[in-house]
Amino acid sequence: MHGYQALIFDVDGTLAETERDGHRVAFNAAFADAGLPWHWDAATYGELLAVSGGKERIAHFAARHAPDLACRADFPALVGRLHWAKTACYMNLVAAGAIPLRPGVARLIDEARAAGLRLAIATTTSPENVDALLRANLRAAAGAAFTVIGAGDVVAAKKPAPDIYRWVLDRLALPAAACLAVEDSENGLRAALGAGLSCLVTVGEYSRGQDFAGARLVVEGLDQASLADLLARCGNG
Ligand code: XBP
Ligand code: MG
Repeated sequence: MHGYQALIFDVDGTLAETERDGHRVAFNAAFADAGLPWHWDAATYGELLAVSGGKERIAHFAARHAPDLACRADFPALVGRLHWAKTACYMNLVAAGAIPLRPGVARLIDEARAAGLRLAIATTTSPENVDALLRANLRAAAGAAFTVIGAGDVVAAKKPAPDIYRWVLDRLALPAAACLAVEDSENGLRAALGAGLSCLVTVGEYSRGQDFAGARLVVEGLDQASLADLLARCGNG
């Protein structure tokens, strides 16, 4: 008996490997369109992922590499324009089929629905991106199975702060002990643990080698076991 009533999924790195070929490409396109000489290669982007949130990531990079620009009064507006252009580009990439779900994810969602578990999302990325990813990769009914979607700026403090998980738990009207978070990163794990949740970690291409101490279970991917098996191994009593 696993005792869970809901699964709360992270998106980037967990449902899909979105970062290197999705978000990163979109950031670079937005920078080029704006005439900025910035280009984030795959390794640099991996380091920048320590800062969660796209606007926050741009501001962090600019503060170090373009401090004169970053201290201008109109810099926050520029960040907003860059981020909107990046989001539009990312949504186009996803709609064109560039970002599939990670192996096993669609099956786990089906198994969870069949088992009567509720499904939710707690992510740092923007809600438009979540919608685009679910539309592109899941049948309408499966996409609609996520009854609570906590995304982007609905909370001020992004992961590793626990706020997005608290926001989702509040709307699920469930205690943390009834829910299992599914994450790919140390920042995400910290956020889940901070909200009192148990967490299953599926290691991703950018999170290999991170510290997953405190996770209930760490797996390479979600395609190696059934939901029943994973929940039994993550059991909360
Ligand atoms: C995801 C993020 C996001 C994406 C980009 O982290 O940090 O910022 O990289 O999305 P997590 P936005 O998987 O821990 O939620 O540009 O929309 O922020
Ligand atoms: Mg993630």
